[in-house]
Amino acid sequence: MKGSGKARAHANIALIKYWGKRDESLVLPMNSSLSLTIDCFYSETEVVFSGDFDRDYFYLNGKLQEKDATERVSKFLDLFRKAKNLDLPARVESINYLPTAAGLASSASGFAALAAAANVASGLNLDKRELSIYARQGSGSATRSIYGGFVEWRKGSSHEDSYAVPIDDASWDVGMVIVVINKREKKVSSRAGMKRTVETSPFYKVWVESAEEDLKEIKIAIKNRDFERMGLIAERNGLKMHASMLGANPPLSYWEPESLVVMQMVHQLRREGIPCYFTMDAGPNVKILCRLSESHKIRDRLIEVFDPNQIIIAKPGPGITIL
Ligand code: 2P0
Repeated sequence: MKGSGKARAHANIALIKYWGKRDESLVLPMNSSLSLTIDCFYSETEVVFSGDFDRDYFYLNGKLQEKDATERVSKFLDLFRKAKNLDLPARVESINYLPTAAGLASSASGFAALAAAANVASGLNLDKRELSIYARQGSGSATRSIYGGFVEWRKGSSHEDSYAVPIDDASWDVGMVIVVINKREKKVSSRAGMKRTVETSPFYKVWVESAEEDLKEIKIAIKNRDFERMGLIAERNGLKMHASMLGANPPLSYWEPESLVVMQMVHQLRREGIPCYFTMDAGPNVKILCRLSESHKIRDRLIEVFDPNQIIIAKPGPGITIL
């Protein structure tokens, strides 16, 4: 018996952040989150289940992966094998069209593409909601990459109701300018960083409460297409997530001096009347939420300080595609 499937999934950038799990093995989050799927970073993954293989093989960007990375993929594929009673090894070939593990959300697009490809290859035929539940168990942020545009990941009350919901297709004047400050692998993975924050930061409880309030507010802003309100909420929510990390023991920060330079430039641009807002994830790169129609103006200012290769303009991106 044999089955194969191939899919593409795009990265997403959270405007209301996911930071912390209430259940580590099921990947259930402490708070709900909301993101924008973007067009410029994506993963394409092919899964082949076949009795011809002696074990699972995982190739990332053409390179056969070692034990740890392969085990994480195997464990994820086991969800599909178990559901379909499928006792076959797999070959997984994945290409990331983005810099891996530099806070540019490679696990989100990676596990969303893997889930969508395994869904076809195994013949499980999950719908998108179920697929987002599966993707979640690979990596939390992958839940949201099943859909395009603005997407909410509802934390839910159990495994069955913690999934993503599309909120708005973002087909209005919205974009992002991404400043790539460092492509190196991060020292502390987001998985380890959020665990440390949950366990040791005295600010953590306040973070969770305040993220839920920000989420309610930003959904109203998105519904009203109130760009400035949406941006202000996103910027302050990101800062609060980083504040919760600073309170961890030992303290944690993903910022670099250039990250602060970008933040100050964003505030300067705002003073000049260009509505733009920054957000950062588990890495030093800065994502600037802006009007797509003003993204080139912002880029022109940034290249007075940064190399043009460091600046990427992102449009809203689509959900998963079966290839
Ligand atoms: C987010 N991040 O909402 C947040 C903001 C980073 C900062 O989701 O442990 O790779 O696999 O569930 O999804 C990155 O964490 O973590 C992340 P796991 P994931 O986008």
